[in-house]
Amino acid sequence: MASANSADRQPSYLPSTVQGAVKILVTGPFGVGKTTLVGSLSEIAPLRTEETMTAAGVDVDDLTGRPDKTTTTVALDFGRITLNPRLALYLFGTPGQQRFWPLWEDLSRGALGAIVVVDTRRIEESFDVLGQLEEQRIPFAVVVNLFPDTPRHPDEELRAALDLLPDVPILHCDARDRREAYDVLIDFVAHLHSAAVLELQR
Ligand SMILES: Nc1nc2c(ncn2[C@@H]2O[C@H](COP(=O)(O)OP(=O)(O)OP(=O)(O)O)[C@@H](O)[C@H]2O)c(=O)[nH]1
Ligand SMILES: [Mg+2]
Repeated sequence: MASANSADRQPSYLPSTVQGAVKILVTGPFGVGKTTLVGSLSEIAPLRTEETMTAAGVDVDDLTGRPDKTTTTVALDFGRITLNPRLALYLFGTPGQQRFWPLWEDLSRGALGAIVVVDTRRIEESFDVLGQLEEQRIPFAVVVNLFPDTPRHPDEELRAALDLLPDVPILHCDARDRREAYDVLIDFVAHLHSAAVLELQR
């Protein structure tokens, strides 16, 4: 597995030739692997705002299926990919817990689209995030983060369960794997591009 680790990353300075930037949101419910995905994709050591989960959250933060999880994002994750000498892609990861959702509007402003990370072991937890994106009219793809005990559902079953429109891409990856994470990002950007071309042709 080509996992990302901070030792093999490039220096973090943005090349002075970069003149523009696009933004993609990485979102989803609590503990599905958003921070992990941003970390796998980012060419710089990502900015993280992780706080240790304490006994105070035991009743609200359901850790079923993620026994190793000890921290949670409280503000955002931030990563960067320099697409070419002139253009950078910024990744903004949201917190998963609803108590931090007031930050959502600021984080999502200007985003080209959103990657919604989903854990199909707890699919119903994704409904609120999907509803929020539809309300804000942000185009999105659903990305199933594959944990070892993730049940494999046909995509069409998942589409029905999540009540997704036919044009919403359903993609799969292990969020810890850089190559798989890149494949997901490339597929999503290609989808956004064809949707924009179709829109122009109307
Ligand atoms: N097996 C496996 N574990 C993963 C994978 N992705 C994340 N994890 C683990 O699952 C836990 C949750 O990952 P995070 O990336 O912190 O999840 P998050 O969505 O950012 O969580 P919040 O910010 O708290 O909502 C961590 O313990 C990760 O190491 C995966 O693809 N496979
Ligand atoms: Mg996180």
